[in-house]
Amino acid sequence: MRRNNLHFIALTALLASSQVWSNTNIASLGSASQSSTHNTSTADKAIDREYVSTGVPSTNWYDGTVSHTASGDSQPWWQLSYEANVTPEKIKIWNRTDSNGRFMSRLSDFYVFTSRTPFTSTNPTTTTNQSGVTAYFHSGAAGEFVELPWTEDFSYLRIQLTSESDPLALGEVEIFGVYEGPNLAKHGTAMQSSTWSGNEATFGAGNAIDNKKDANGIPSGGVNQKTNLAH
Ligand SMILES: [Ca+2]
Repeated sequence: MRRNNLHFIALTALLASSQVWSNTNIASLGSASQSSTHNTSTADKAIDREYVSTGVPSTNWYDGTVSHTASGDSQPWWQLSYEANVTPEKIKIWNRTDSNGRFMSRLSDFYVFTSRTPFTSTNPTTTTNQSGVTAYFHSGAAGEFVELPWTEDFSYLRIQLTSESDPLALGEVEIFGVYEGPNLAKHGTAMQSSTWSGNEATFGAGNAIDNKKDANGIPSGGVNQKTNLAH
């Protein structure tokens, strides 16, 4: 086998993105935030993966496993942000169910938004009309949970009530799908046996892991990289 081929194999392994394949819940790989917080019921409680039995999360606020916005927060929202793209299959949203379900009706008439770019507004109508946003409106009460087939890629997900008085409490949010995690290759140090023309800027080994992409997400360094490897 020629040396160039050996280099190609080594770099192929190095450049492989870190992917988490599922059908598992990848929600906790994101960062959770919310419009306001009641007591210690922070946004991350909705992705804390506290389960009472297989597939059934704790939805009891008194167990400290439920996120909860503060009272007086108009049209409160909860958001999940990822560093990279999520290719989802379904989203499952679990309500707060303690106190004989007396608070369950608060999770009613709400939006689920996803986007590959950050949301530019906290107004639900404006967000619905934001370019690239996928919006779903759930009319009426969620019950114990809502399960939504969802196939639009995203890096940002938001759940938002239309109520101007009720807080938003979430027992758990589950995202089933594939997380195309950030490419870790750029954190390594690249070397090669020699550099074409001695031109480090154009053909240096580091160009193969510079993570530069064009507007379509295609590695722009790939041309230099192939040119480099071909020599
Ligand atoms: Ca939880």
